Amino acid sequence: MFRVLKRVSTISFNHHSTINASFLNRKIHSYQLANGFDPAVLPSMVRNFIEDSARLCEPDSIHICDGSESENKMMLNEMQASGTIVSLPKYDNCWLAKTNPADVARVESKTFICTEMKEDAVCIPKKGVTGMLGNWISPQDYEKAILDRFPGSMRGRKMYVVPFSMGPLGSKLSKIGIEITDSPYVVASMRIMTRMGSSVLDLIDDDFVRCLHSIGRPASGIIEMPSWICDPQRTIILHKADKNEIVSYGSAYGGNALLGKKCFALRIGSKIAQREGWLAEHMLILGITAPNGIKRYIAAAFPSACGKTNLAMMMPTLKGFKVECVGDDIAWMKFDKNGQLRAINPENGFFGVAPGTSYETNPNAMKTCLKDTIFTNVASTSDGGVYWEGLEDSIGTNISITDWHGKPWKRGVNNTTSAHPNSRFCAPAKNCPIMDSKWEDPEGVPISAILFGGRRPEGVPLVYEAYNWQHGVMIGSAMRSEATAAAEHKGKVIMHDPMAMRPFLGYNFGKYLQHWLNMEVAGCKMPKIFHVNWFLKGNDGKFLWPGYGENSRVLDWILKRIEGEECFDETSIGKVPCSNSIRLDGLKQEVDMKKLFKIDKEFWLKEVKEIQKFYEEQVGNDLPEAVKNELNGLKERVEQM
Ligand code: OXD
Ligand code: MN
Repeated sequence: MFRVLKRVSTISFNHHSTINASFLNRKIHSYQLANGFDPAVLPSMVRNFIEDSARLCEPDSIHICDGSESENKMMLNEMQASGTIVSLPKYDNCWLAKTNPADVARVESKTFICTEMKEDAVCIPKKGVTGMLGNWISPQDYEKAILDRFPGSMRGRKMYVVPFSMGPLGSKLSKIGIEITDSPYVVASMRIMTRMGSSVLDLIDDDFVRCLHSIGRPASGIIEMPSWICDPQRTIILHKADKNEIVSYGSAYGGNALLGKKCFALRIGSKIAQREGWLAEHMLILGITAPNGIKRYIAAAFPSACGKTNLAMMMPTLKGFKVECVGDDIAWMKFDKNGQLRAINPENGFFGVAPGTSYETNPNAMKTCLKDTIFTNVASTSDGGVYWEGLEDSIGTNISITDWHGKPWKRGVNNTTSAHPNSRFCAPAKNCPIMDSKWEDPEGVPISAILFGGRRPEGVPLVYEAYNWQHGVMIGSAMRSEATAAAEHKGKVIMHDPMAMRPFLGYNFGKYLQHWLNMEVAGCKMPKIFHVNWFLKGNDGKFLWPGYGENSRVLDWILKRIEGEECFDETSIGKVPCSNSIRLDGLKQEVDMKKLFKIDKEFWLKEVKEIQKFYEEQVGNDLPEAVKNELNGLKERVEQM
């Protein structure tokens, strides 16, 4: 044991291991390969990674995933046998997983970026202030964290090797990863969320992102919920961006475990993007066609659980408009040789928040998830279906509900929610009836505008436009939003969530902002930048704007601005729609446009102060001069109001 550990501590994750191939072959054959895959066909770096991981985690057998239908059936059977999932006979190939209640969301406080120098990973906060722009871990503590948790963590289990591509197979904009995991739930979910299997192995060379994941086992030895093994006390999510390496232990939930998503496509992705001169962002991508037939693509950054999926799949209420979906969560964007920014959605599925999704709010998401979907932590119905808050009108009175804990639940009787607020559907993108015809185009789609937004109940107007790229970068950096259930934060506090990337930054936020500024070079067509806020509330606590399909009215104004229409007034905070430029024809409810566009001097003086405090306390010396100047400009303009 000691010898194994010692060897592992020196060679594990050493990508330049000099162990020769025949030794690797011998070692890999000493584990049973569950599906008879010949490891000799794998590139040596891949074998090194599998071999090191197996030596560390000591699984009973190794299964190299081919992504086939029969393999997926096997995963589903295994999960049914262990009670991890049950089938939902009301739908076609749909499944429900219920997690350990201690493993229900991303764990931001246990998520770390590892670099030699702390300031490469995070901004150094002002003395006495806790940094909120990521957590740093030293290389020594990183190794220790692994060795404290992983040795023998897969004993008695199968180790799955999941080759996957983020982005369309073979696109120059795509990147490849391999996730090693002991969770069939992760394998089945990765098959939905990424392009996964043998076709990826054919493309793989030595340049791939190493992702090691184990659900772990509690140090106490007591497994509370055998159908959902995890180790919440010791959960940790580690990233070594310079080495393209992710290590995740103790959780099987969403962004903690499906490592292609937040860990790779955003944290490691943003660092690769900085190195290679592109952008990896927490953004949806949609195509919108106006009645005149002109189609534009828009990317939009909102924090988790703020309606990205709803906007990406929107059914416009304005006649003649059509929205089509490219992606709902992540955009990788790069300028092409003609100076046009092009975006791909690196994902292959949706991991959407279930509560609030309904035939009224998002019919396309409903249609997407009634086939081939894994639901997690939603409630179930006596007729073999799913239920969550928002579906009240869609179930009959004779149907009984079982909540996400597996207990009988009655609306109006139980004072809990039936579904966990962060319960999810994991559904293939191709099921969405409005996927854009170019959603898998290897060249990506041309982006004309970037939207930032958050949940701001007061003060921030429905929409405004940045004066220029630099001003837009400042607006993105100053984004704030009410906390949601997507992570462990409690209560409705307004949190800073710059660029919607606070939990997903792969390196120092000041340097990230500088990278955004550096994107503006001569010859590149910079997209216009806007800020939107669907969430303003009146004194009665009700939303002032109906949202959902009615947001097409705001997109219509944005399209007019993209075409260069002078439909704006200049204000201290940016360009806002001039009167009558937001179409209200056919709107069923009265809206108070004055309140929706009120720019209150007192509010904005406070907002500027808050942003200044955030920059000083959290970003410090790393704040680019240009962003500081933009904030000073805003301050002066507001003072002169
Ligand atoms: C997500 C998130 O799951 O942002 O997309 O939390
Ligand atoms: Mn997200």
